[in-house]
Amino acid sequence: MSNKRRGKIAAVLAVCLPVLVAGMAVPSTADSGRYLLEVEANTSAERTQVAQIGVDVLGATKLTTVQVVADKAQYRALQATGLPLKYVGDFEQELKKLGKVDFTDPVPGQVGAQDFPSGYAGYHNYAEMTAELQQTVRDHPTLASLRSIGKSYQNRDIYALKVSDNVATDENEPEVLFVCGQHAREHLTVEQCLQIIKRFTDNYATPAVKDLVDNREVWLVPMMNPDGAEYDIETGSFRGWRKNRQGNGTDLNRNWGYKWGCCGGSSGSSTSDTYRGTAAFSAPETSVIRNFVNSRVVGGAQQIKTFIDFHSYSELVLWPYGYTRSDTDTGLNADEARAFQTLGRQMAATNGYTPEQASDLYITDGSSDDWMWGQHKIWAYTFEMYPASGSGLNGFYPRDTAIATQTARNDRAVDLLLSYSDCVKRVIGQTC
Ligand code: 0X9
Ligand code: CA
Ligand code: CA
Ligand code: ZN
Repeated sequence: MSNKRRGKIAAVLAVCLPVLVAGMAVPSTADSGRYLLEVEANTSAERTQVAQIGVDVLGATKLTTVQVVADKAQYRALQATGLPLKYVGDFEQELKKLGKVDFTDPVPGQVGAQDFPSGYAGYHNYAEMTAELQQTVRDHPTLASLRSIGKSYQNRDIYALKVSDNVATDENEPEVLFVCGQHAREHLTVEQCLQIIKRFTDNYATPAVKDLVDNREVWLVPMMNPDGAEYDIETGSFRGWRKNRQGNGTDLNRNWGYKWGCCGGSSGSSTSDTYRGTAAFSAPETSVIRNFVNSRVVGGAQQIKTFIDFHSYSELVLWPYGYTRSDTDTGLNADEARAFQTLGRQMAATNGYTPEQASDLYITDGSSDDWMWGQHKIWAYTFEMYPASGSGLNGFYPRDTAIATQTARNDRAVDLLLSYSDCVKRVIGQTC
């Protein structure tokens, strides 16, 4: 089908949709009651307004267009904003188009799905990720150690792998934390953590790598939300799932305890994709990471100095705060803001992402980075990985052929963060 024709069909559907919404009979296969839409929203205020309708915000393109999933009521609410809207497709139909599981690559001992569709076999499900971490420790016992730092809601172990020289010893070296897979469907981020692990262990002999690994203690949590990640793939086709699996699901990145629920950056409704949970850290997964980070306060000093929370998608480097649009606030002074910006921009210059304060995207409250900084003064960044833009759900599901390039793309940013972890203010010429 030509693009022109496709555009025309989309235009016709867009025109028809209000009629469908009004209750006309439609073939059930083409209408799951959830729609992929593109909304033109040029400012943080407009994007926050869109998010507050409760739609599932998938990503932002050049900060002018946001991709959302909306039910009928939300679709009407979006129309009422007057922002230009485009109908992209039916949510369920678009997900099915991404493919079905390839049963030639099953998890040993598991019958049926619980694995990625064909074209995605290079991604790691929970069992494969666990096996990979265990193999890393067997291959590099002096460089890598593995522990479970707690359990998910459905009782899966949440793993943290440490990489450093003399890994069994808690040395006096700046500590760095990487968290991946906080959002279930952002599978590329799990691969990012696994790639960092591989590079720091398999390539340890490379002088630049050895220097970093010898002088830092690096913690990686490759899959913070294993229940959600498994739920997303368990039928054999993707579900587009974001949250954990507690009740209707909590958005883990709205459940952290710094200014939780303060500012209209999350939802109190359990069916919303940005549901903040019943209380700060009500989700087992956030409380596991909180307890781990709290446990790294040794002799009154937080050992973890820097942090990246990997998400997808939109190709952004984000820094605190997310709950307010102002550059500085309680616990974040002008020098610190300048250090955040400077290092953020330097990292973005290496990977080609767009650097900005988190709230420039849209207001969020209860996010990981706000807590890491607000509570612990950990220099916390959120990376939104490849692609820069997607049409609807496919932005979360790049083929496995993209894994190698899109994870290696962050090598220099990761190394830069490590190198500044002794004193981030060095980046603005200050001492610590
Ligand atoms: O909304 C989110 O949690 C992140 N986007 S995602 O599409 N991966 O869900 C963006 C968070 C931006 N805000 C902060 N980092 N505070
Ligand atoms: Ca060490
Ligand atoms: Ca240490
Ligand atoms: Zn995310």
